[in-house]
Formats: sequence, structure tokens, C-alpha cells
Amino acid sequence: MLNIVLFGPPGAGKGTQSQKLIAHYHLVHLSTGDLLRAQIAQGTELGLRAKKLMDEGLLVPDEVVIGMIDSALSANEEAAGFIFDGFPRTVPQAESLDRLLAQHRAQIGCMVALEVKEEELVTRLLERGKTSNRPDDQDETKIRRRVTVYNTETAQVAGYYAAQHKFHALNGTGAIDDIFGQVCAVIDQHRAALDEAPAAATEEVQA
Ligand code: B4P
Repeated sequence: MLNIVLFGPPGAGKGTQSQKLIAHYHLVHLSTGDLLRAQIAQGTELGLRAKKLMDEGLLVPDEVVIGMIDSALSANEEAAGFIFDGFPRTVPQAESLDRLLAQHRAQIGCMVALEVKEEELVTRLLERGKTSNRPDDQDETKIRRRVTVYNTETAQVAGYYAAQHKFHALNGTGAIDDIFGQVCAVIDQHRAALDEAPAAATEEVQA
């Protein structure tokens, strides 16, 4: 099973690269942002609670997103693997993801982080805000708050995966196809290593 975490600040290109990756590797795309926006569109109680936080550029509580990922994993038992986009965003979310995947005899293969400077993030998100209809993309103060939340609450998740030797950082600035090529190179390198040592990987999951 090929399980990839796509990581980076808001506007780094996670959603953009995810679309290309799911087509290339035939993986299931799990974006907590998309799952939350679906709840908002359906007008559920969860969606109403999440909307208030998302519109302000704040994170939704861990137990809410962990519950959504738990359900999505169970609903996709036959998947060849997953692209986790925008999740995990806190260390407790990362710890829960490891536990949930272990229940499915799986684990995260690698995390690919897209690094982009704050001014470029703000430019991209304000541009998307012209057409996305997303309140969190339309106000520079909220966009900068999202970047601050990333720096204070989310960036440390990189260390969690670095400690497991699964962290790879790439420059997320430049042509989308060039960045895609670099993301694929990291994933292909991981797959080659898996092919060479499948037994070791399985033992690790069962331990
Ligand atoms: P998300 O939906 O995850 O949204 P995002 O971080 O804003 O966007 P993403 O990073 O995918 O966008 P992309 O760069 O592809 O989160 C929204 C909110 O949901 C959060 O603020 C939070 O409230 C909540 N939430 C979600 N997950 C959560 C979790 N796990 N825990 C708690 N709360 C959670 O695209 C941005 C723009 O850049 C696009 O217009 C794109 O065209 C452009 N772009 C992409 N690559 C480019 C490139 N190389 N060059 C130029 N432009 C590029």
C-alpha cells in the first residue's frame, strides 16, 4: 500500500499536486479541507461548527478531522493507497493517523513537503479567492492568520515524520509540472526501496 502525506502551508500547492498524483498513481485522495467543505455544503451540524473556524483561518478540532479520516479509511478498504492532503496538521493528528493505519496493517510511506515563501502564498490565495468563493481566501488578514497557524501548530508535524526518516522537502515555487516531477521522483524512490525490502516494511507495521 502506498500512503503519502502531502504537506505544506496554505496555498503551497497540496490540492493542486494531489489531483495530478491520484491520476498518476491511482490512489484515493483524502483532503480534510474538501471533506469539511462537503459537510458545510450539506449543512450538517459538524459543517456549521467547522465553517466558523475555517472562515477565520483557524484549525478545526483534532477529534473532528480524525473521525472523518477514520470513516474514510474504512470506506476505502480496497484502495491501493492514499494521498493525505492537509492532514495531519497537528502532532496528535499524526499520532492518530499512525494508529488508524496500523489497524489496517498499513503505514505512511513518506511525507512530501512543499516549501513556499509567505508573500507567494498570500498572492496565490488572494488570486484563488477571486473565483473560489472561499471566505478564507478573500481576506489578507485571514490568509496571514492561516500561515501563522501553520507556523505555530502545523510545521512541527514535519519533525514527527523526520524522526521516522520519512520527511522530504521540495521547493514548491515554479511550474506546476516541474514540481510534480520532483514529487514523483521522491515517491518513486520510496516505492523502489519498498520493492527491495517489502519484508522489513511489513515487520515494521506489525511491530
Ligand atoms: P485546505 O483545504 O487544506 O486548504 P489550503 O491549505 O488552503 O489549500 P491547498 O494548499 O490545498 O491549496 P493549493 O496550494 O493547492 O484547508 C482549509 C481549511 O480547512 C484550514 O484553514 C482549516 O481551517 C481546515 N482544515 C483542513 N484540514 C484540517 C485539519 N487536518 N485539521 C484542522 N483543520 C483543518 O492551491 C492554492 C492556489 O495556488 C491555487 O489557486 C493554485 O492554482 C495555486 N498554485 C498551486 N501551485 C502553484 C504553483 N506551482 N505556482 C503558482 N500557483 C500555484
